[in-house]
Amino acid sequence: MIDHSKGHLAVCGGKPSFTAKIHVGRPNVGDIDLAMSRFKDIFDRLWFTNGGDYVIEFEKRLCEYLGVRNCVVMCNATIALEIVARSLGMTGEVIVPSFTFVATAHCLQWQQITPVFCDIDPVTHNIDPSRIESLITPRTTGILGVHVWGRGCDVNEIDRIARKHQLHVMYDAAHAFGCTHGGASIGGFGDAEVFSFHATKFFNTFEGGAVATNNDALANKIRLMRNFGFTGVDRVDHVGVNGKMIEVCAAMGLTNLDHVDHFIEVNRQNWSLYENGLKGVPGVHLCSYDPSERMNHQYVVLEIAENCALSRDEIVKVLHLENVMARRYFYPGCHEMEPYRSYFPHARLLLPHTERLTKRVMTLPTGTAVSTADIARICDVVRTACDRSQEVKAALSALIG
Ligand code: T4K
Repeated sequence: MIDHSKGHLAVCGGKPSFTAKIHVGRPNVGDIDLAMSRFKDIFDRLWFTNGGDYVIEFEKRLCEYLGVRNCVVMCNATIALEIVARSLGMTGEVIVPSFTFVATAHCLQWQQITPVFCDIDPVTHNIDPSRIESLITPRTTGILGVHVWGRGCDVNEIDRIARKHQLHVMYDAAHAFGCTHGGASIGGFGDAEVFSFHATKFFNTFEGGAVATNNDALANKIRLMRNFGFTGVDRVDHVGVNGKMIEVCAAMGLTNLDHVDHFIEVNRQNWSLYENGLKGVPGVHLCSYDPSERMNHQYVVLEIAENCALSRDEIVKVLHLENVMARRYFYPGCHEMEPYRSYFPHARLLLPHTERLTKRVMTLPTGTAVSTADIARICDVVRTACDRSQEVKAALSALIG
């Protein structure tokens, strides 16, 4: 806890609350000894990639865990998103939220598909289905939803719109591994869903990703595209890229998969500590998760309301000075990044909720690397900074200008 008798916030001349940096996105790691023995096995067998035993086992285990017919693991989610869009035959325009990591838009733009940005629901932070139909044109071929923070999109309404207009539906489920929506595991919605297993994600394979789909024909096509279009030795029947996951990543995935329930439990407890620790701080709103769903609680998301004594950016600056590396996810919105800012200079006029949230939302550290004492101290910093907002504002402007 901050010692108010001597200590002040670092911004007010005190020492930082943490001597070492506390990060958002520290990886969760399962049994390291087991991982090492699997890595050793990979060296013994000298089989590093191209459909090795660990990749095959990992895909099987993922299908079981997610309850889907097919899982195609990849080197990362960005390539997986690109391959899914291409395998579905998406062209022209695809409707997508701007309140997401830029890879969601890039996976389309990279293959000359125009991302048409749709505003989000201010409560769920997910694409707002009531705004989708007005964006459909004769060039529209699909909808790409994102399950932001692991909270599922309104999949039924999106499906209804897609069926009516004969559009494909894919989901960026990068945040949503281990989560359910309507009681069903995320992974089985739309034509296909894509998970990210990047180091910063709830469940990681160092780098990696996976496509989940119940469509066997689509899965086969995706498998071909993942491996240069090879259908047999010396035979290529499709254009393709190299999207393969390597054995070391699959071995890490198998190791972490055994600990998913533990990771969820730690995150859930961390989230509750934040909920208690930040209770009653005016204008600091912790985004909640539906208790009837299984959620991975990987994102401790604060929305800083107008009535907060400090702005989101001021709170983030204070935390950084205390060595808490809070992040402004998602900032800025994709529509404010290049090339989209130049292509669609007026996009912000159609995205009022996205615009507001990109200025108000931030995430705090969680996961197995963060202790309960760390969380108590982080909450204390936020509370103290808001309590002493005038002093903090003056110190920040002297420091940063
Ligand atoms: N769709 C969505 C909605 C996504 O969020 C992402 C990825 C994707 C698609 C694409 O998935 P991938 O193709 O990556 O599989 C990071 C990640 O690079 C990116 O994977 C992730 N989203 C995004 C939200 O975050 P940065 O630029 O914020 O990463 P960086 O290096 O600043 O690290 C973030 C924090 O994590 C730091 O505070 C340090 C900590 N960290 C990071 C790494 C890599 C660690 O403690 N250990 C580590 O190994 O993009």
